[in-house]
Amino acid sequence: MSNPDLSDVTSHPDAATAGIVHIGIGAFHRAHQATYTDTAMAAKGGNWRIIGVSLRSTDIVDALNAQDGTFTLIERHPDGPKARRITSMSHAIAAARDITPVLEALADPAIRIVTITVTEKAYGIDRVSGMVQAEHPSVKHDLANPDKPAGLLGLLVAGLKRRKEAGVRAYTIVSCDNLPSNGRLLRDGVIDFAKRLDPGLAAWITDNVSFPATMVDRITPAATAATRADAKYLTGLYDPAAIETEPFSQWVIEDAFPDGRPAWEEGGAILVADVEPYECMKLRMLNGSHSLIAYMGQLGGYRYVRDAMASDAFSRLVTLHMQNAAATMPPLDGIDFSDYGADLVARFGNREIAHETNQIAMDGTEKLPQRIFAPVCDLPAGSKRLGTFALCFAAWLAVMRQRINSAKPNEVDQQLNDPRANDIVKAVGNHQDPIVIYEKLAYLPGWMPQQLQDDSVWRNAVIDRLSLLLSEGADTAIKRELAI
Ligand code: CS2
Repeated sequence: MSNPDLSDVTSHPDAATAGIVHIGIGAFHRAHQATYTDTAMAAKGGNWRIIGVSLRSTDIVDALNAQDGTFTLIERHPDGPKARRITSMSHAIAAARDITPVLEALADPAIRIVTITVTEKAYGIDRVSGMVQAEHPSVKHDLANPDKPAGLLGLLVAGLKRRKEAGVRAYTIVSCDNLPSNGRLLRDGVIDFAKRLDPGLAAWITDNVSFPATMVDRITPAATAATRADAKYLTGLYDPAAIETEPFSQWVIEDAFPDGRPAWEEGGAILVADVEPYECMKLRMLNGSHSLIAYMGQLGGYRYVRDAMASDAFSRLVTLHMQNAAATMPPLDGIDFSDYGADLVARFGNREIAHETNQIAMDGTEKLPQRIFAPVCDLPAGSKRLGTFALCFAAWLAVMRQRINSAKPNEVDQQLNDPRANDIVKAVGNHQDPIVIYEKLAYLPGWMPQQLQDDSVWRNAVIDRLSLLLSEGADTAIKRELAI
């Protein structure tokens, strides 16, 4: 490793008290919101430290608490990594051990904001109706045990109930997950959940809780032993909670914080009135391309995004997909989609970032609707731009087929790594025919929009590419796509 650079190692007043509860303290939160809050407090102060809640894992909680919530952030720049100690987190709580301290934190009048990164599958909200998914495991649990919730909606509502009863102002709730219209979706889900328990509480939430939408962006691979070794090298400290990320970071936030917020703009956050066009651009161009790279990369034998992008044909495919995705959106003031796409290609190709295609490939049933189905629905009939979307969906189908074929029976779930793994295995069974695989998976209940279910051009485009992927493999399919 070259040029260790400690110039960015900050130490700033951690005398401040907590004002935020964050749910889901994985690497992404630490690389993103915790870092913006750190910068904001260093620049402008404020009692905005973060109490981190982990819904499942206990290891990260123990690791953070053993070092007073402080952790090392490594930014992987092309000319070498830079380390920075982040001190915005006050402490962490493991909800799986005891929910009481989480509920106490949520009820504390000093807490004015609750931020969330729990990934798409933890919400339990139907994307179309905005109603809760009553069969979602944590929704089901929390509706039956509202005073001992274990999931997101149950916790948010239990915390608000305590505040209402104590006459404390509601907190502002900020989803920082890659979901379309994340503020509106979460608002609808929280209100519907509360209505099922107590309509008076639902009415209070409707009148008192703000749910700003956000677009979050920072490529953050899972931390590995190499992350921890580099953190030690750069800071001299062994840090089991160290994380690594790319230099780029973006946060677009709807400015709707009735009870204040940290000066996140000090870290570069953009505060706007309407986040949705930014969110749509990011979901379709960045995340959609990521899914294409992930599934085609899995089929083509690329472990890391950067390796796939080093192939000329692959990177041309990604550029083509970005052009196709850009064509599904109205223009966005101040943004040139082709510049945005070119920057994405450079970020994906960053040789310093070891981002596994397998990490992005997980939870396809949760990700593909907003990344692939929604933009296809916005293409004009007969558009030639359909191809790369169809290829991405076909690649997901092929990956599911391949993994079911190769996994040992007791490992299929783990191999598929999708909340609907059971449905997928049941539907695909031993079928190897592309037409049957498409028919079985595309029509999983409550998934592909009706418009696409009825669209024979889409169906044929996907089946055609799936046949090619299964018979000739990824390289041929890419060449063909570029030649169309
Ligand atoms: C990725 C995202 O894992 C995935 O599905 O597409 O986590 C992506 O890296 C981030 O959204 C980048 O901001």
